[in-house]
Amino acid sequence: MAIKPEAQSKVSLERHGLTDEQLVAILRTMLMQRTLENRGFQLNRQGKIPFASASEGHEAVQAGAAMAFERGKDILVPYYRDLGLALGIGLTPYEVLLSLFARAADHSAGRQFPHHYASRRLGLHTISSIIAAQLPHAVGAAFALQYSGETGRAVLTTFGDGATSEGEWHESVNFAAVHTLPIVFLCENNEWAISTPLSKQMGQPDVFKRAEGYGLPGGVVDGMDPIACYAAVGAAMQRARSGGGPTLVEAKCYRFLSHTTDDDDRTYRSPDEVQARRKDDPVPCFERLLVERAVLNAEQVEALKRGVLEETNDATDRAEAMAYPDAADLYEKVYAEGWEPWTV
Ligand SMILES: Cc1ncc(C[n+]2csc(CCOP(=O)(O)OP(=O)(O)O)c2C)c(N)n1
Ligand SMILES: [Mg+2]
Repeated sequence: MAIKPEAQSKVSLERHGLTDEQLVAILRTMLMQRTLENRGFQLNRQGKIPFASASEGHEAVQAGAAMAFERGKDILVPYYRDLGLALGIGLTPYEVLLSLFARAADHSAGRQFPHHYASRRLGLHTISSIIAAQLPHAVGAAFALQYSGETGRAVLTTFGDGATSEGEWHESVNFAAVHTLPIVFLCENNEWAISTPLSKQMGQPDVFKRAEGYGLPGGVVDGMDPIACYAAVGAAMQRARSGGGPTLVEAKCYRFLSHTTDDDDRTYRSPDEVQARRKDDPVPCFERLLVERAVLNAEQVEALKRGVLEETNDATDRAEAMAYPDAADLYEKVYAEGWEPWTV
């Protein structure tokens, strides 16, 4: 297996089979995630949207994992911090902004929480804010694949370090191990669960050791290195698709911003602590790496950034111009059939 039970080295250009185009696509996803996330915070501060999530520091793990996801085959059951994963498997910035603006054209007609996307087209399961609630669903989807004899497909599900303290996490990991399910559990360990540090969550720092107790192989990967994350998640997905069973991949990353636009992290951690971790910021690190290794030159990086900003601006304007849902449609897209099913 490609992952080892200790953190891997810093960003290198061990390609793991990735072409230049794929490396640039990974960087573009990371830049888009950061730009869109920044847009969410700007729109919130302008009073145009009520809420946005923060995922700065998670770009590498998400863009790398998305590259290991096979579109049209695999199923993604993510959590609320997975903007980059959703973009990486094909969700458009416009769809993200429709969610943030809660417009009628949004997949849920503006009913879901902001940043809680879903797409049948992409195999993207809808997101729950309830910590760990997605995991029994993910395991159920993996069980369904196995039960119906669909080989060559797997489920990728994600969660934070805090989620591993929930009962659903333990039940899901155990069930997956018992039934040798085609699933990968990807933990985005950012050391915080809102204001609760990892040291107050667990008696030791490694989530993968919790899974080992249930018989799941796994290990740690440097969550600031997108190529290492691609390799680790890719190997685990391949194992799942070919009947080898579940794996837990723990990506060590860091949350640079407050939990959401509703949180102020200065109340529970020092700005100095956060600043010290910025040296590992995966976006400038990966950008630098691709320039140093001549995959891109400085002008090409600038053109990539310009393109990302233009697409974000265009998507913002188009989504903002869309209509709000009609109050009369309140119960649409809530139940599969009919209105007010409790009356029948
Ligand atoms: C069952 C449940 N309990 C509490 C919350 C409030 N809550 C929202 S996010 C969060 C922290 C989760 O931390 P973690 O799993 O590490 O993910 P992160 O947000 O750090 O990515 C909490 C406690 C919730 N949404 N659901
Ligand atoms: Mg966390």
